[in-house]
Amino acid sequence: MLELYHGATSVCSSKVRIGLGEKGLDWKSHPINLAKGEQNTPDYLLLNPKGVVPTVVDGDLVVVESSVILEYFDSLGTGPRLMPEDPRDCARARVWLARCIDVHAAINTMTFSTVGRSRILASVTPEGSDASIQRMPNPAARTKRRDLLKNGLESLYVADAFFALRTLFDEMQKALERGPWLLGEDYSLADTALISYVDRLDRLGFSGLWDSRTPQVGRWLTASRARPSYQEGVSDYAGDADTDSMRAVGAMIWPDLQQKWERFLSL
Ligand SMILES: N[C@@H](CCC(=O)N[C@@H](CS)C(=O)NCC(=O)O)C(=O)O
Repeated sequence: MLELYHGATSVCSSKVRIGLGEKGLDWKSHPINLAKGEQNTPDYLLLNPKGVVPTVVDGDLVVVESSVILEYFDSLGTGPRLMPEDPRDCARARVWLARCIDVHAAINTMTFSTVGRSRILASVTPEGSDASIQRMPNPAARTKRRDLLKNGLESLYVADAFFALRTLFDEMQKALERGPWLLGEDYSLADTALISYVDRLDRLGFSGLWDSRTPQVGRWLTASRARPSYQEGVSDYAGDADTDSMRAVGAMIWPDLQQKWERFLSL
């Protein structure tokens, strides 16, 4: 049976759980508590040397990278096929999957420069926070986390995130003007791959990033949330109280974020 190592509210874990739901696959859960640093234990690092979730184990096969995991699920022959047969549509889907690397980096930035940062600063001492960052095995991820916690929305990483998000929303708007889903009429692996990232921004209270400029993104998010896989993969793990508290903090940060976003768009 497929075994999934995952974090309850991690976006990449939600993405993979949505994929499991869409494919109707059975799986065994290995919860990893990211706040407690369980992603950095020696045993877990043997599976995933970067100390990140998700990881899938299928017998003697270990699969990392959420988009690769989704393609693996789709290749197993259970449930509806989510990668199109047509080579051109298949290439289009793979471009969406490849974009997820940049998009995830942007979501990480938007989380830890805003609401994540406020929560950490309010609940963990600087020494405690630095000790947990020091346990992250990837030096680039450590440098980034320190910078986001120190500088918030003034971090240089925010410009990179804005660029990735503007590109994402523009491409989504164009695609979704042609049909209800990213590849047109049919739901595909491209949609599965992107839902949890956009969902996170909405849960942070940042839907203003697309509401007026690229409104198809919001329409698509609503349609994606209506699928049973969203309930199984996201809602069952994200408490309403936690989302309400994220939105409340996000609402205080939004005016500054909005100003910076609009300045970026005008350049
Ligand atoms: N490109 C990877 C990114 C994985 C990743 O960074 N996951 C985050 C959660 S969404 C994580 O485990 N972070 C651990 C940490 O911050 O220490 C994927 O798509 O699987």
